[in-house]
Amino acid sequence: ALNYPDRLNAAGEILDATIAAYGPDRPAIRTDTGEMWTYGELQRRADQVAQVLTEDFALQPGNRVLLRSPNNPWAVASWFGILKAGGIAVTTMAALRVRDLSPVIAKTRPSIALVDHRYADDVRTIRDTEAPDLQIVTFGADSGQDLTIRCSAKSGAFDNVATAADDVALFGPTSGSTGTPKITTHFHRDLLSIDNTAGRTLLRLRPDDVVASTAPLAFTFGLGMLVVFPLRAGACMFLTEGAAPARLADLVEEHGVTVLATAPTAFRQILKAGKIGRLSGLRVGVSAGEHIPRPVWERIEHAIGLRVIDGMGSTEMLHIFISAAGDDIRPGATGKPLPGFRATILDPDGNELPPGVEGKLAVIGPVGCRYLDDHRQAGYVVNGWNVTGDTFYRDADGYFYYCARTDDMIVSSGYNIGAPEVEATINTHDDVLESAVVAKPDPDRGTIVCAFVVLKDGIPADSAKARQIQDHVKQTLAPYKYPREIRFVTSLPYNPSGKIQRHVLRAAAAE
Ligand code: 3SK
Repeated sequence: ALNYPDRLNAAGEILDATIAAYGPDRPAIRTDTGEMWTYGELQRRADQVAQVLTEDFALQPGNRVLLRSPNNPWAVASWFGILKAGGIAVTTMAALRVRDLSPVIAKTRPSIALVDHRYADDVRTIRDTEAPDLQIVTFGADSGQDLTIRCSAKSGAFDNVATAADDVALFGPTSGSTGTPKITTHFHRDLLSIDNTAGRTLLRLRPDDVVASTAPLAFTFGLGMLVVFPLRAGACMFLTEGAAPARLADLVEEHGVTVLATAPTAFRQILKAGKIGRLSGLRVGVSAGEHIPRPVWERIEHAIGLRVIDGMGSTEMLHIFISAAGDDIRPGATGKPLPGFRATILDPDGNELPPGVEGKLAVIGPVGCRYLDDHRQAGYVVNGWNVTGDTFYRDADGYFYYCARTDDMIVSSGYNIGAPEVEATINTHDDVLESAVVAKPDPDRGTIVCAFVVLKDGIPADSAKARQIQDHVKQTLAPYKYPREIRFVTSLPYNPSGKIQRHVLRAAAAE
């Protein structure tokens, strides 16, 4: 059991406690633009941000503060400053547009917004039309921004607010892409809990690690991988504001990155760009956001000997809860519940299913789903289990195997077909760059398998190629799984967390 004191400020435990252990002079942040902040500098900036919030804007514990920025040092300092001041950080991705951001602001009602100045216009538009009391404070690498100027006038000495372990520290919006966003709430102790589970038992970071990730800090996967886990270990985060995967591979090599956490699509693109060798200095590779298909996992292991850690997690559960590392990895399986978690497979009526039978993944652990004021809570938490919306089965040894997102299961003529399995097979065709598979309504079969396929450069997209790909699937999988319809496209729609937006493709298929 994980016991925390009643009073606990996560910023103190993640940042200040590490400085107490290792001193202020170690690098905490490096960037691809050559910036370096030591732990001491990060702490001073975070304390100054807390002073600005409390002294200049009268922030009270429990007030909400919107944060909107790509991954850069000021975003990290701002996040710590909010927590130190007892505020609730509402983390939002720079990639969101007014349409996505507006419902988040309406629901979380922040009083202050700390915003990278390059992304302030959307926030101003929302303030001017819907949130007149929102106070916007901009920051940036240059010294002319409001927050930067205000911080320079502060001493940098701040006593963290003595928040309760169960005070909310974070509102994490999720699934803006599928409709109204849901706002997950996480306590100060939850931020330590993910380190005690995923950080310390799975990733086991060391003080000399340099950790990079493509995940935005506003995606809790990125927040854990870049901020919580490295800083609690005395290590260094390496930030880029969105380097494309092939460039990221170069940066990993150039900057001695030892831990890389990204989505399967980035690993795939690094392989396709012929840059997998650039990752050979990695000690740890983590894939999350979507299940990593076995052929991709095997190609990486074969090329550089890296056994990528496949992490099953969710924003609702804050971070990874099923996974495996090193010799515990069983290729094809995601892994086992991390220490502190229990997981099972449920049938549609909520009964536990035996090993080998596919059903809904359900999990219980030290963190859990608490949507802010949302009737969808009842769909996620059922009889105490967090039901993630993924179809899995487990084997007799307790390993869990991913099948599909529950809504990616395609039922065609009574057959259950997992979209990821069909995609992984299409992707092994020599002429295919990537693909995504969805259900398309069909009068005879209920639905049919419809594949959106991106071909490699120079390959003609014609009916002969479509037939070839269909035959390839029929020869590899049970023939009823083959895509009856193939649509060639030039790219697939991804959301900022690296997940394919299947709802966009479903809508296109149904037209
Ligand atoms: O894969 C995910 O969706 C995820 C979300 C948040 C934190 C961690 C993970 C793996």
